[in-house]
Amino acid sequence: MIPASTTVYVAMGANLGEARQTLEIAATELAATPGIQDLTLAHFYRTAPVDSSGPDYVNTVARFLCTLSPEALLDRLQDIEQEHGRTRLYRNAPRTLDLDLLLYDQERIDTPRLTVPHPRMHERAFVLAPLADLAPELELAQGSMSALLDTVKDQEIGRLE
Ligand code: A4P
Ligand code: MG
Repeated sequence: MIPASTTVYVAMGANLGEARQTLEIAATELAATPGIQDLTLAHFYRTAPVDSSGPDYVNTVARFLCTLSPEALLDRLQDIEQEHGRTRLYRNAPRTLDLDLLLYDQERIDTPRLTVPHPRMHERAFVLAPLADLAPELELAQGSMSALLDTVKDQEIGRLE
């Protein structure tokens, strides 16, 4: 039996080391994961740290089809973070790689390990801009992509070539 696929969006961010290259490699690793298919990457953006410190971030969003459970997918995201030398010194510390599960189809998940939709995604330009590249018609509980982007237009963000 072919398992039903779920459409998943993952936010990708880095602000230490070769940030863009790290995101490109991590996307390749995600795309090669059994249970993940048809990965598409949004544009890359240079973004000022929000509630965080250190150098500017590079951010993007990946969309793919997935037959992994949300927990199995989180395990895989955390393994890839670890491979890239992620250390968790303190919350929102500068990081070589951060992979956050934004959306798992329409599912709402609230467990000690996982909150989906990601609770802060609707207020962050570094998530909304790449998400809108992939899914401009998407509606979040808090509003449409264009309405939400309008509320974050003061956040410094620039698209990379
Ligand atoms: N967790 C719960 N829900 C999720 C989810 N949907 N996806 C748990 C991923 N993980 C989820 O995460 C801490 C715990 O959250 C995990 O163990 C997991 O079980 P973490 O990645 O270790 O810690 P963190 O990244 O410091 O926290 P978090 O909550 O991911 O931080 P934020 O709020 O996402 O902020 N500014 C710019 N410009 N660009 C950025 O990418 N990123 C952050 C991180 C802050 N400022 C930024 C950026
Ligand atoms: Mg994270």
